[in-house]
Amino acid sequence: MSIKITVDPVTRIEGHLKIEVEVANGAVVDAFTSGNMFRGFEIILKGRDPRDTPHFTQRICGVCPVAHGTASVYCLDDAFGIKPPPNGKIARNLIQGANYIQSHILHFYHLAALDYVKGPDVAPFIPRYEADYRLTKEKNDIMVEHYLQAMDIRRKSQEMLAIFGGKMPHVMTLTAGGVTENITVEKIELFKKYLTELMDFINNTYIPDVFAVADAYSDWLEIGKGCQNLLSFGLFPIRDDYGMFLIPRGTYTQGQWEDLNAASITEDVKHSWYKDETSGLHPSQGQTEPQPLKAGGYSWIKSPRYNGLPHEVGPLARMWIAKEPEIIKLGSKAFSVMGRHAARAIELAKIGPAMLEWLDQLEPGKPAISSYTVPKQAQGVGLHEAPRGALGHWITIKDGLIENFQAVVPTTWNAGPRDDKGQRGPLEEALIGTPVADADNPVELLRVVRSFDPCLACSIH
Ligand code: NFE
Ligand code: MG
Repeated sequence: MSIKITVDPVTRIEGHLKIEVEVANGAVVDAFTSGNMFRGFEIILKGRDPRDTPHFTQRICGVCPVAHGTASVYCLDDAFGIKPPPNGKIARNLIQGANYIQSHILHFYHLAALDYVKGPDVAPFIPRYEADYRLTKEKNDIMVEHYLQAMDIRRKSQEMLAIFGGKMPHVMTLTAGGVTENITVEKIELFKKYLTELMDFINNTYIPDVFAVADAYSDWLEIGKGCQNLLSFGLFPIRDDYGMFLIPRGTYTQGQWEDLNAASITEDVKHSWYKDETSGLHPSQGQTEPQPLKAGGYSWIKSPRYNGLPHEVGPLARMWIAKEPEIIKLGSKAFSVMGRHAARAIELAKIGPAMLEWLDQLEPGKPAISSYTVPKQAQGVGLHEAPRGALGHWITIKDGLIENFQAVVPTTWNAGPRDDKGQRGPLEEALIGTPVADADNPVELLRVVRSFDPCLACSIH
């Protein structure tokens, strides 16, 4: 006999996610993930001035606005046929790097850790599903202190971001051709001061805490496997031609590492509340035609596929595709709840030192932006990596205005429903096999969901 468990809404994630699973003999045998809101950014953008794109798309999300702003300015650079000067490229990387620090620390301490760490019996630590808390009392209490300290650290990451971003959330300075902020010695020195303190927290607090949890819960290296296909658009261009990244572009499909071919991306909508005739399109031709409560639909998220197959995106995908030794040495255990947490931590250890180097490459007083004219007709694509994974923006410009705009977002890849062929989305697949000890207290399901760091505001856009 099987039982059905519904968690709606899932808390300690961003946005409105419902999960529904079927449990038989103490483990999940089937799973459905639903995005329960429609927003319509792709429709809102139609007919507008293309230069407004980064400002609209940043409103998709308050957690990763920088990622949407960055994907949009890459997309405009491509459509306008321009490149930023070195200062502009580096300043964009520094703004995005600051957002990664903020985002990964937020995810671990404030969203995920409380599935393993027992907070005091006061808000915001209750209400909660009770878990098998395994840390020593001493380590547990230290982790609660770090939960509070991490709030201060996140504020500092945001302040650092604002040095070149103007403000956060929803930065003002990201624009086609570069950034509008002038590069000065004072700003570089101030950024460096913040970054040094943040790197100290990353190396001496965040990473040891993630590994302490991973050690205590090593059985969670076997749970939450998922589809085991991975995809990355490449993070932080470090050369002018955008062909080389600090963290590489590529795919891992059915056991093979391969180059990315963005022409192989499609979005299915058979099980999403959009018109069936818009299914299977490449995002450059994509359509957003809502059909609420369509028969057979169960989500506002579409189902992106690469060569027709589901692909997981995010830190695990990036670190595995980069062949990062600490992740590769886990072998198949990398495809797991703890593998995802470890990949996120290892990624921040790589980004901090790179940001320090970029600060030294900035040239005070030189321009950070290239000039451009808005073309009457053009197409553009911006492929980027948000903290939660591969993010693509596609634009078609006609008569100088946006004729079509499409976003395919990290959590769309991860938390989308079944596709037209009936293949589950990566998060649905990762839930299969998850043990559930107590149907009234299904903390195990939430551990799997939160390992992906889902953002529903982004995924349904
Ligand atoms: Ni709203 Fe986002 C990130 C993007 S995830 S958080 O990271 O793009 O779907
Ligand atoms: Mg979309």
